[in-house]
Amino acid sequence: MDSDTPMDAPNRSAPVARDALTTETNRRVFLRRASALTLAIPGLGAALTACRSEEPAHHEHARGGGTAPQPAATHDSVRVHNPDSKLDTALHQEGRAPSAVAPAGTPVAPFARFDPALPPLSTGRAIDVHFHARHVPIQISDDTVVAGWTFDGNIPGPIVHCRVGDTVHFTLTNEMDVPHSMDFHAARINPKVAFRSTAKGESVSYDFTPRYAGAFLYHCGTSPVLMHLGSGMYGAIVVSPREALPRAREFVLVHSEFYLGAPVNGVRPFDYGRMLSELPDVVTFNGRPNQYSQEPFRVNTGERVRFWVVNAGPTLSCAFHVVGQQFDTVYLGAPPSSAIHGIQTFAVAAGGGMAFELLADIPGEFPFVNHEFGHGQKGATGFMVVGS
Ligand SMILES: [Cu+2]
Repeated sequence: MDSDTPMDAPNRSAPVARDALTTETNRRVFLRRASALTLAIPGLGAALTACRSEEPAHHEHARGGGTAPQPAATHDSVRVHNPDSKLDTALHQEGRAPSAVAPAGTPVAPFARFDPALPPLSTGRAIDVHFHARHVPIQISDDTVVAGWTFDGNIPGPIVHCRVGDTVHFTLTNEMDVPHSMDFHAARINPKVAFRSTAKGESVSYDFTPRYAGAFLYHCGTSPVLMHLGSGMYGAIVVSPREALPRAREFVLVHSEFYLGAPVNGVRPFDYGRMLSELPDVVTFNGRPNQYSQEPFRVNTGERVRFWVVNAGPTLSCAFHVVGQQFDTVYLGAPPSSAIHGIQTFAVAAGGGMAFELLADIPGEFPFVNHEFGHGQKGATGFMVVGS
């Protein structure tokens, strides 16, 4: 066995808002909701209070075309502060460590392998993407159920695929008590408006047109971002270039860390304190530890394989490597730009994404790993089987 092969990698059984009155009214509604939420999630009140004066004074859809959305009430837009400030450190200052506990009685989503295949492109030049923020306990392995904060009930959220120049019509509807938002890294847009938080039962909408090809992260940007992102609110959008890349089998891998607390009624909450500690319990490709060791990718001998790797983090990098293979092409810029060749390992930063290509011309079983093995060993390992 190759010396790079993880000691236990082949373990196929491994578990795991316009006037002041209106503004004030909406603030009160928001505060009432926030107050109830604080009861549910100790410590979160501080962060919500910090967000209070910045909450948009309305929640109408702010659909706009092209580069920036136009709020329905333009006077409101100048009052919109960023409710998603990544500089909000209220929780840090108080030293509190809230955790997300699933509401009692919430059905558990049983284990299901996350399909890594890149979804086909639509035939049109525009796509509609409508996500719902939902609290869903998810079984990620034989012995672990996590209290997921999700987009559409899964971790990661659905894979989105479009081309450079397509228009993405996006809507987020929030079904949770906690405010949420959406930050698409494939978008160039005013984040104060587009990426603002939306309250329970309400929606936020915006349009964007990706300029560059690549594998991009999307994630909830509501403060504290670490907690929202770290609790499962992320996914990948793959933007293909207008000109076709070489024909290939295309897979999407979203790398992420899980920081978990002790089980509550059999469900492990995401633990904010542990996220701050940067010592993950589980590290995954597509939200389940070792899932592609249990059920590998299968490709034909001679096929070109393209991995679109997005690193959700929330904190650590992913040193992507395929044991026994070399990437003939890694795109440093937007594919097909800035290709480099003959690469063994390349780190994808948290919040980044890249495309890796290889020619699967040698039959065998090839582990793909996060070569930072202290993290790969926690579940960021899978297998690509070449040939029958
Ligand atoms: Cu969120």
